[in-house]
This record gives sequence, C-alpha cells and structure tokens, in this order.
Amino acid sequence: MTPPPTGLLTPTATPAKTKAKSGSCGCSSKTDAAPSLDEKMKARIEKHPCYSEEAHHHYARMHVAVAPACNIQCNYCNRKYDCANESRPGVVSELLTPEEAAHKVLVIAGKIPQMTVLGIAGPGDPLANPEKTFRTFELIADKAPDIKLCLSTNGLMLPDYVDRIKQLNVDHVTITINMVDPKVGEKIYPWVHYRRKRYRGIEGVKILHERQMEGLQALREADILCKVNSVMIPGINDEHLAEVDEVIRANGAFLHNIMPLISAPEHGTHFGLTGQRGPTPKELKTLQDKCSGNMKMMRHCRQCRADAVGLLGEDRSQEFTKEKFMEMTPEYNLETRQEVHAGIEKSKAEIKAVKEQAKAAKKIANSIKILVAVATKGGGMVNQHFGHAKEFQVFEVDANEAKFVGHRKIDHYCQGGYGEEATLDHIIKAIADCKAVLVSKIGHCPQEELQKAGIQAVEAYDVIEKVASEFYAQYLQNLQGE
Ligand code: CLF
Ligand code: SF4
Repeated sequence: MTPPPTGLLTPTATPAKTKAKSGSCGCSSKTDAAPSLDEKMKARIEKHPCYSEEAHHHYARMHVAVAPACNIQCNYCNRKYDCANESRPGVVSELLTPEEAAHKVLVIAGKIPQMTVLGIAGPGDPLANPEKTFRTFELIADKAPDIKLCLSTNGLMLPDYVDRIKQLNVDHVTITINMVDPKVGEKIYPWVHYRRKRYRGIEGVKILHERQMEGLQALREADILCKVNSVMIPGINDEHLAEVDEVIRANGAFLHNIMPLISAPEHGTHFGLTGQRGPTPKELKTLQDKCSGNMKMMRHCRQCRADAVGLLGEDRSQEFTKEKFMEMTPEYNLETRQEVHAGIEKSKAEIKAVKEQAKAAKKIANSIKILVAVATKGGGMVNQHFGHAKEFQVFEVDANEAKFVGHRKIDHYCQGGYGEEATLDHIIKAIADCKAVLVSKIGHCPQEELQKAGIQAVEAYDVIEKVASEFYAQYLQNLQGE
C-alpha cells in the first residue's frame, strides 16, 4: 500500500487481522443491469464525489451560497433556510458575493487539495440568480481551472441558460424533479413565479414540468451530465417516482438521486406543519432498488448545506465561516493539487486491487445477503473509532461482493470521552438491520450492548470490502455450525 498524500484523510491500508468481537460495549444487484460506463465517461466523473460513489470516499466538494432568491415554492421548504432540494432543512448558510465566494474557493482549494468540485446549490435557486451564479463560475474558471463546476436547480429557468452553462464549461447539472404528472405536483408546489407572473396550482405545476423536461433534453443535446434529484414523499409521490425514473432516463439523465423527505414541525414548512412524514430507510432502499435496474442510482447523498465543505460524510463548513476565510490567504497551487490527486489515484488503484481479491473467484448465485455498518473517515477504509462516528456507511454483502447501499446519520457516541446511553440506543436503532458494525476501535460497554441487539462489533483497520467479506465468511460459517 502506498501511503496517502500528506494532509489527506485516507491513511494507508495496513493489512490488519480482522478481529471479530463477540463480547461487550454514488447500487443493489439490479444495478448490475444498468449500463456500464465507457472510459470517457469514467474520466468525467471519477473526481466528482456526487456522480461517482467510489470518488466520494476520496474527493471533496464545496458549495458557495451566492444565490438567495427562488422562483417556486416547494411544500418542504421554508424560505428562512437553504434550498431543501439539496440541503437538510433547517440549515442557514452565510450569503456571499461572487468575489467573496471566489476568495473562499481559492482558500479551500489550497487547504483541502482533494476538493475537486465547486457546486452552487442555493440558498435559493441558482438560476433565479443567474448573474451572481455565472459571475462566480467565471471567477473560479479563471483562477482555478482544475476545479469542476457544478450546479443544482429546480429547472424552471434552465432552458434559458443551457448555452451559457455550456460556454462556462459546467459539466454537471442537477435538476430536482419530483413528478412528471402535474396532478402529483399540485400536492408539492403551491405556486410558480415565471416571467414576472405568479401561477398558482396546476397551472404553475404544468409550466414547471414542461420547463424541467425541456431543460433535461437541452442538457442532453449539449452533452452536459445531468443528475436528477427526487424527494421521496410517502403518500404523495413515492409510488410515482418509478415513473419519474423511467421518464428522466428516456430523456437522457445520467444519474438518479432519490432522497428522503426530512420533515419536522420546527422547520416551519407546509409538510412539517401538516404532519407529512418522511420515508424510513427501508422504504427508501426498497424504492431505490426498484429503480436501480433502469439507470445509475445515487445512494450516497448527504443532503448537504448550501455552504458545505469537505468529503460528503463530513461537514467542515464551520472552519470556513466568512469571518474566518476572509482573514485567510489563498494558497491555490495547481501543481500541488495535481500531485495530491495523483496520490489519491494511486491509493484508489491499490484499494481496487484489494477489493477484487476480496471478491469470490467465481460467482455464487442467490447467496444470502446481509447488511453491515461501517465507521470510516474516508479513503475506502474501516478507519474510525465507534465513538467518533457521526454516521455509518451501510454495505450490502453477499458471497460475491460488498456494495455501498446507503448511510445512517447518528449523534456521535463519545461526547467528551464518555458515552451517553440515549445516544447508544439511537445508534442501535439506526443500524438494527445490520449484522455487524466494522470499526477501528470500540469500547467494552457499547460492544456488549450491540451484541445484545444482535450486532457484532468487528475491530479492523483495512479496506472496507475486505473486512466486510471476511466477516461475511465467518458469519456463514457460524450459521452452518448452528
Ligand atoms: Fe453540490 Fe449537488 Fe454538485 Fe454535489 S451536492 S451541487 S451534485 S457538488 Fe451531492 Fe450534496 Fe447530495 Fe447534492 S451530496 S446534496 S447530491
Ligand atoms: Fe425552497 Fe429550493 Fe424549492 Fe426554492 S427550489 S422553494 S429554495 S426547496
């Protein structure tokens, strides 16, 4: 294993003996049917943490909040907060001018060289603020040409701007499409503001739908990669999203990201106040599995903030508040960044080789599938202490492979060095469907409690797929011995 480049979050994969503790405290198999990517396409996404599940273990993204206005109303959005189409509700980002945003990007590009993508995703809709959005992109393209530009929109104004997006070399655009039937849309969007006029009810929804489809087709014609985000709203569009998946695929979308509605009364949204619930992790996975035979399915979205910074599973935005980053000097250096990226690619190749070895030599049909939870700081490794994890990545393991299928957010267990019982209960509930939790270290007490709940704690420091496959083999052996 080659040591990772300095400053990265990816420690070297030191082959470690997997120790199963028995004592105390981006896609499902259907995805295999999805079209495989050619080399040119792989090169376009290999450093984009949202478009490539593999990349999200290694490369970071950042957002700049330059776009305050919005032109539609979604029932899961409260205008006091960031656009909920790409954010967790209840989050407020500091608004920046394009010049401040460019300064911030150059600072972070120097401090976090594995940051490869700049996205504009709010706090309103980027294309309802076209001049601020495009000015920011221009400044960054000029000063930091190796950073990929990315945009997320509700799609209403997209057809007007595809040429400009292409001109600016923005290769990744997300449209949030929650319906292709305006009757479903009526329950999600109360109004749409289009060309200086407000349209209420189905009239507005029809405009939004037509513009989204037009935008999607225009992106395909312009050869710009398009991801579609859909918010899964039980009882409203959950059964309809399989049709959305079909339609967007037919119209050229590259990737589908079905995200759960996050809804709580304290967010003050229409859905929050009327008691509309979000889907359970199981309901979400079932729908993702159902759609994943059609096209690539994103399962690693973290619904990040309009000023997010870092790997998808971490949030370093508080290290770079406006007050702090305006005091910092940009240290963007293309050569240093290229060296770091070369190191990551080398490390990725080595991890890939370990993964291949971990796969069974021949395919075994219909082997039992289990889920395992993984504590990781990134780099594709089991490398985080149980008590420090703020989320667990979930892998589905069978005799042939271990595949990332999602993540579970949790409050982290160690709070100032001691564990909280309520937090442990919450963690156990969050990963109750997993047979094991793979961690670099775990204390005696949580280990015992997990064991009581039927979750085995496995201590290891190695490539995730390798540890997961080794646990799987041992799990099967134990089953056969019973
Ligand atoms: Fe940002 Fe979105 Fe670009 Fe990614 S996020 S604009 S495509 S760089 Fe990614 Fe965040 Fe999910 Fe969005 S994890 S919310 S999908
Ligand atoms: Fe809110 Fe975004 Fe919907 Fe606009 S597009 S209403 S900012 S969630």
